[in-house]
Amino acid sequence: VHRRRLLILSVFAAAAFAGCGSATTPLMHYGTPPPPTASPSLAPSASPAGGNTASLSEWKVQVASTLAAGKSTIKITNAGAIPHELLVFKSDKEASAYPLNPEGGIIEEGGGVTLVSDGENVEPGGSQVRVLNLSPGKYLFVCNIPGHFKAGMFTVVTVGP
Ligand SMILES: [Cu+2]
Repeated sequence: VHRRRLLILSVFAAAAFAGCGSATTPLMHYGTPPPPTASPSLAPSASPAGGNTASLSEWKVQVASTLAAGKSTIKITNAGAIPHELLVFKSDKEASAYPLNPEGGIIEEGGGVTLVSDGENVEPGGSQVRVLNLSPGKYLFVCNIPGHFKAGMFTVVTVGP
């Protein structure tokens, strides 16, 4: 009885081993791990070290709603289809109370607002790096190309201490 049982066990083990081998062989062919791919969240949004980003498009200025006071670098990109610009005004005024010219654009030297940063237009797909040095207060980040402010191309940013 003992011998017979051992024989059955060893036959079973041999069969299992063979089955195992034929099952794992194809897996070893197809199972090679794919080359590591970069995480998408790490890839595209390259920005200057410690800097902020501003994205311009029709008709939005997308930037963090709060920024730290002091010197900072901001990378401005134009994600839209037409040229845009980024102006930064400091003022306690609401955006709707900014001094306007007859066409609805902001009068850049107007009363109660201070233009603190200006630059060249940014072409579609282009970018521009700008250094800001902002004291605490309320700011308007805006595109003042004729018609763009009127179309809503601005955002309010609070600079904290
Ligand atoms: Cu614009």
